[in-house]
Amino acid sequence: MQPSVLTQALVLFAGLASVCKAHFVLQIPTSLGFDDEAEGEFPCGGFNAHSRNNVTLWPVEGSAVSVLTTHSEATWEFKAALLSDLGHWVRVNRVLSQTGVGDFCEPAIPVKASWAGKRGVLQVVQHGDDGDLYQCAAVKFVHGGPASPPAGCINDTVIAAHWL
Ligand SMILES: *[C@@H]1O[C@H](CO)[C@@H](O)[C@H](O)[C@H]1NC(C)=O
Ligand SMILES: *[C@@H]1O[C@H](CO)[C@@H](O)[C@H](O)[C@H]1NC(C)=O
Ligand SMILES: [Cu+2]
Repeated sequence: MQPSVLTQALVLFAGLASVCKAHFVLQIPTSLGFDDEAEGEFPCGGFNAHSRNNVTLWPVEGSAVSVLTTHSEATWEFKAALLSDLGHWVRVNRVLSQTGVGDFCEPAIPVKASWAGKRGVLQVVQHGDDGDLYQCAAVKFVHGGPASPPAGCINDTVIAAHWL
């Protein structure tokens, strides 16, 4: 039996509702973790900013940030803090205004050159329909860059963005 149009519409609606609930996921670099319910908690969406289970080397002249976003429009901030000073989150780039749902990657987000050699935490903040949402990654800043973007660093065709 064919599902009715109404059933199909309900299934589609339920699918969209659950996607919307996913907020956004930090795909690159490896995040400290994703918890849908806690994503609004500063500074790392419910995860301990000190945890060092998976540390990504971060050339100070730039490395890739990839997210999966489920909000049709948002502004983004890229921040970082030194592990020795986690109360002090510094914005490392301009604010980005972005539209479209899907994979979104900025290939080279730089940080202060003087941070080379230091351990830190990258914080990605999404300001959207659901308020402020946070994801973090443990990083070690190193000299050089920008790093060549990994294969997973892509933009879905519907994604558009500009720096403010
Ligand atoms: C650490 O990150 C690498 C690169 O993203 C990934 O392949 C690996 O599974 C991660 N390990 C853990 C324990 O999350
Ligand atoms: C994705 O789009 C943004 C905004 O136009 C752009 O800055 C970035 O370089 C694009 N990423 C890739 C992997 O092309
Ligand atoms: Cu959401």
